[in-house]
Amino acid sequence: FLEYAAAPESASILNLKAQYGLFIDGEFVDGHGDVFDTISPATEEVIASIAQATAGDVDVAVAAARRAYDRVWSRMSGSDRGKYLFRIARLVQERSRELAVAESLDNGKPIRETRDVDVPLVAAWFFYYAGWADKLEHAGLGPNPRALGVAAQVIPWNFPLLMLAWKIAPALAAGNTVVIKPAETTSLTAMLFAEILQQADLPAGVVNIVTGPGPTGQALVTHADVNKVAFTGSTNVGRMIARQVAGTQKRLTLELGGKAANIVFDDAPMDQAIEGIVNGIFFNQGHVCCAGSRLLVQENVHDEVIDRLKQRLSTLRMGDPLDKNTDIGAINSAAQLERIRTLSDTGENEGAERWTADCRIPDKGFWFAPTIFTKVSAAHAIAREEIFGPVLSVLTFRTPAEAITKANNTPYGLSAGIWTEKGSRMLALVDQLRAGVVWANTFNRFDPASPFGGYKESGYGREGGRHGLAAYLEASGWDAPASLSAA
Ligand code: TXE
Repeated sequence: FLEYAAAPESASILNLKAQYGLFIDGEFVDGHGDVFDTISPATEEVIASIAQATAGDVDVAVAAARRAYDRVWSRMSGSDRGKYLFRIARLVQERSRELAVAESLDNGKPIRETRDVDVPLVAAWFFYYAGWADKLEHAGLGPNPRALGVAAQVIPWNFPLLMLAWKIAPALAAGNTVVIKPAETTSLTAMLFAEILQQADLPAGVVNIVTGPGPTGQALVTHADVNKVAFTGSTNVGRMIARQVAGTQKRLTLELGGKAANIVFDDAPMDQAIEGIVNGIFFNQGHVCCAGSRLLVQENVHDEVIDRLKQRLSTLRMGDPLDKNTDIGAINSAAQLERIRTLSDTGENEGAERWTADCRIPDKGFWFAPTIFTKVSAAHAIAREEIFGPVLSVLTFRTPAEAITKANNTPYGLSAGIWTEKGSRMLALVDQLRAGVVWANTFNRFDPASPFGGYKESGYGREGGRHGLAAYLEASGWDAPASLSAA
């Protein structure tokens, strides 16, 4: 899936409407709220206006999802559900250039990433879960594993289409219907995806998309007729949703923030490690929940690693997200830029040493040049709080035990990375890291068959693999048969 036929061109290949409505019961509808503009974060130009769903609109969407569940989707065979998912996957591939361009325009991320990572993974997620739809009964759950019903899903702006796929594909494969809310700054590609659902002839109401800000999401997750809530976003909003869902019959999965340690030993494969550190924190401008934002480097190689990192960062090109030579795109919003600036200034005020790559900052748009903080201590805010931007905080360690203590010294626990040529050390340390995903001599690798999710304040529940399906099924015996212990 990870191949691309040709380089996408400019925004001129898009055939966008001036205004997008909500997608409810298989149709684009106006909704009853205001409209808001979605802008390109690289130029601040308006791309299109988007409808803001009211609580009443959310109600209509949930009712459509319930009807589709009762009358169509819950009665359909797994193999028929799978056919729709395969069809969606193929349509994503057919429209991949357009989706990649639209995503880069709306989100600000480089076209090389949307073209080679985001969109191919969207297709991969649908292909993967399409394959599960007719095999649920072989998973030790009895002849007819039951879906939960209507799933309410709220997603963030850092991987707009990919998060849509992570949420929708397993829900549908397991037999649920969906109402999903994209983030308010990145709703455009969800609207193009709705066109794909129409092209795929997905029965009306199986997927409904309500656009709008936080209160739209709140109306959705608190709606009395949803059976499952899945949220990816900030830890604060995740906590609030957990409180709102507590005491109801709703199932909940949360994928929240992170502050991952990327641990580099002196015997690491150094060329790979440098690339892995750069990819770990500067991929997608650092807007990645599992970003390797804390570099833990063994003291005796600290200076070498930092020198090499600075050299490498000096070769990165920041600018137009639609230019295929761009490495670092725009920050998604003015608000996010402000958060990154504030935390970085705090880092400097608290005494860490700041280095910034020498990049030309475009006149318009939201930009933040790749930044490294050295002389960081565990007490500094930049070592503790998620910055969610292209900012690396560097700490040192002497022994493996110290590396583990420092790596685990965070309220989060989403991911971690270890770089060492020593296999025995790798195996011993992987088990000691309190993180849902641990990468060994690599970083930021994703596969639909791998479960992804956090420990501690990074949330609970897993997405991806059969675990991702289990989160959308009534049956709890999923893990019972030993023969199914591999993903
Ligand atoms: O997140 P929000 P924001 C972290 C990251 C970032 C910070 C703030 O550190 O700097 O959060 O980002 C919807 N009920 N992450 O403010 O507000 C909202 O409309 C229901 C990490 O953008 O959590 C959007 O669709 N929904 C993270 C989604 O929640 C509500 C990705 C996420 O927005 C709501 C994003 C409410 N009361 C941010 N309020 C990750 N895990 O990848 C807002 N929303």
